[in-house]
Amino acid sequence: MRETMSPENKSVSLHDAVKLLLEADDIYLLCHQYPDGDTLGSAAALYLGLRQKGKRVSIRCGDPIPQKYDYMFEGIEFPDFEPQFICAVDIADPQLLGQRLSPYAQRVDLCIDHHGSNTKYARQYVIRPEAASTTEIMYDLLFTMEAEITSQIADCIYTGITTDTGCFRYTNATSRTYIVAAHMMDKGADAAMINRVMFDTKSRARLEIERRVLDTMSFYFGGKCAVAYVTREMVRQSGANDEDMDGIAALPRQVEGVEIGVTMREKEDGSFKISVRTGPKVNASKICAEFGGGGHPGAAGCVLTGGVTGAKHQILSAVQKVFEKQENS
Ligand SMILES: [Mn+2]
Repeated sequence: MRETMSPENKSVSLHDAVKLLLEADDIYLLCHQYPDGDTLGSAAALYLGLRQKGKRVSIRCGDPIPQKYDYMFEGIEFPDFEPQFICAVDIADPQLLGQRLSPYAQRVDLCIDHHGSNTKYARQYVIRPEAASTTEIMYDLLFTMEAEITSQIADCIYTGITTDTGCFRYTNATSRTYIVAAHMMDKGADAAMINRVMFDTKSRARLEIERRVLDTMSFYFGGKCAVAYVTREMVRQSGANDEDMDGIAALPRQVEGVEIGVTMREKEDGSFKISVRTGPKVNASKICAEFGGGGHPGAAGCVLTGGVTGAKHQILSAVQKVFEKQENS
C-alpha cells in the first residue's frame, strides 16, 4: 500500500491527465461525502465525456445524491465493477471520501481539484486553486479530450460554477469563470432553472427550522451582535436533515448592523456547537480561540456547555470584550 504524499505522487498537465483517462478503462469517479454541486457536476460531466469515448465508467459517492441534482444524472448509470483506474474530483483530502469510500483512499490514480489545501494524496493530480470550481477545470479537460459539450454536460459544468461561487457572489468568481459560464449557456445550460433550484428554493423542513431559529434570535450591544440557537428538539419538530441545516449559521450575521452573528446548535451530548460569523472589523477565530476553538477570520467555531443560558452568557462576555477593545482603540 502506498503512503499519502509519497514522493512518487506528481502534478501532471491537463493533457497528461486526459491521456491517462483515455488509456484507462473500467474507471471509477469518486465524489466527496455530503456531495455538492461541484463534486457531482464534475463527476457527471466527466462520466458523460468518457462514455462518449466508449469507456466503462461509474460514479461513486459515500452519501446519497440529493434529488435537486437529478437533472445532471439523466441516463447516467452506476454499474458495479472492479475499477482499473480511480479518479477523484473536487476532493481535497481522502478523509472527505467518508466511511463508505474509504477503501479507495490509498489507491486514487488521478485527482482533479481546485482546493489549494489539497493534500496531494493521488498518484497524479491536476490542482488549480485559481479555478472557481472543479467544473471550471473540467471544462478545459473535456475540451482537451475533444468531447462534445452536450446541453447536459453544460448543465453540469454550470452547476459546479454557480454553486461554488454562491451564484457568482464570492470573490473566487473571476472573469474567466463568467466566460466559461457564458460558453456553457451557449451550449444549452439552463442557467435560470439551475439558479432557481440552487438558490431560490428551500424544503418545507428548512423553512420550519428557519422559522424556529429566527424566533430565538436576540440582539445585544445596540444590535451589533445577534445570537440564535437550535436545540435537538427544534430539529426534530421541523423534520430537518443535515442538508436542511446547511448555512443556518449564516442567518444572524445577515441582519443589517450585525457585526458578530452567533448560532448555537445543541449536540447529542447536550453541549452546544457555537458558530461565529463576523463582518470585516471583527476576527471570529480570536473569539472562538478563547474557548479552545478556531477557524477563519470571518467564520469560526467552538464548543460550550451550560445549556442555552450558560453557553450564551460565556460567548456574550467574549463578544463584550471585543466591542470594549473597539471603543478603546
Ligand atoms: Mn469545489
